[in-house]
Amino acid sequence: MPISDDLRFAFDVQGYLHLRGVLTPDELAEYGRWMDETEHTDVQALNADDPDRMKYHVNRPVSRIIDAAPQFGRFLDHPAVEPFLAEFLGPDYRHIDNELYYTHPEYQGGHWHRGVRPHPTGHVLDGQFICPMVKVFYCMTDVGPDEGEFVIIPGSHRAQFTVDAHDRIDLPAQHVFNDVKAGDIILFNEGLLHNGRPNPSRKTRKTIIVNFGRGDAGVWAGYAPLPQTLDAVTPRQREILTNRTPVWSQPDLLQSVPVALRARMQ
Ligand SMILES: O=C(O)CCC(=O)C(=O)O
Repeated sequence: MPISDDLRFAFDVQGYLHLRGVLTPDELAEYGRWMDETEHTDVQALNADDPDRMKYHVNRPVSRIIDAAPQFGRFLDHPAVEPFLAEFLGPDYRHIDNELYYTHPEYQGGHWHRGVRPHPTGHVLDGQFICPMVKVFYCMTDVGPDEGEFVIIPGSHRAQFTVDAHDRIDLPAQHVFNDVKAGDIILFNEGLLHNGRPNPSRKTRKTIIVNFGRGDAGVWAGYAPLPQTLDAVTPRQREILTNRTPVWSQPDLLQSVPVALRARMQ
């Protein structure tokens, strides 16, 4: 189903969407059980075939959650998200990495970063999105003020200037996600500057994170799925998990868009 003009406009100008109340109570209960069952995964054992790849993993608590529990493949093509990914990345979008990601009490906060370079077009050309990377947060807990919120700089996917973000919690023009309910979904262009804030509360923020790219995107180093995972998921999920390019590299935007559009970007 095509996405609405309003949401397309909002994603273009802001670089993100906050979709509220998407996951049903039944879904939240089911996914909560999956998380409870999987959050204590022995990540050393999960990576025993290639311990070297753990240097790429956060494991707070489990990186490569789809390998740990292939039912998390659900979040590769969740029906509420797939139309957005098809619009922003193309219908042949691919997986880049995936995490079960908890922000615990006393977390000191992360570092401002982005996964891909900003572009003056905001990764849109001739009415067509050409985003190299879009990340999806399935929010599994309510998050209010001072509860280790996620934070972004709206519009920074087309930023023309840099800002010193080193060791800073707050940046100008930021948007703090401090009104999140469990079941909300946040999608954002990885060209946005983003971060996780310190968590002085007694609550853990829990997120299922899946990162996606265009048809020619490789996985983030250390996130290639196991052969047994590819056997366990659905054919559509297997397609999304099967990357033609082995490892992610910053794309040459001119190569990742249809030939007819390339001349317009030079
Ligand atoms: O949710 C957070 O605290 C930050 C996550 C993040 O920066 C990322 O997934 O790139």
